[in-house]
Amino acid sequence: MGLTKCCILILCFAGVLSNSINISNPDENQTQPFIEIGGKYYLISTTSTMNWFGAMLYCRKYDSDLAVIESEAEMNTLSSYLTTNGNIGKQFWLGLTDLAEEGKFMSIKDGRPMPYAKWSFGQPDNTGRNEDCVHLWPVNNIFHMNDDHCMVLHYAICELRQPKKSCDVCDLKNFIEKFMQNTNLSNCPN
Ligand SMILES: [Ca+2]
Ligand SMILES: [Ca+2]
Repeated sequence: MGLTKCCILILCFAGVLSNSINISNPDENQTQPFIEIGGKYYLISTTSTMNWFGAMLYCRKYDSDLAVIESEAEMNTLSSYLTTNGNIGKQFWLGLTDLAEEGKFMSIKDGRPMPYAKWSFGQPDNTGRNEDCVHLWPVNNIFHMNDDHCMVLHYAICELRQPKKSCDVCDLKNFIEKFMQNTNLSNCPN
């Protein structure tokens, strides 16, 4: 077998094994790899931290939304991926918020109630009556969920959008859009 043919075969095989899709952001001419973990494609962004709204906009640029974990299996798969890929000290925004109604956490993806929760002990506690956005944080090296102040800076986990369904549950998205228009988001405490 010729060297070129061999290299092509190896490259093809590597492509299949890694199961990633590159999505480009036309505004900034950047491409990011979405990695398949447990049947969904995620972009785990660890280059810079953002507040929750910034993280939401970041995902949107790559045709995705902040991730919403839908089952214990998904939580375990994603959590073990993060743990084994050097992310144990990091915290990540998810696409869940109770901004619309205190205590009722909703998925930003489809406006439905939070489908699955793995709160860490004592959470959600709405500290300072001002914690409305959900993130993943490691407790004893295992990722759990916590409600946090939306302006705190964390990394983002985006998930690639599934094929479009009719948008009959967009109330929460519309609410967040209005909230963002009327809020000064540049004031981001660290
Ligand atoms: Ca809250
Ligand atoms: Ca909390």
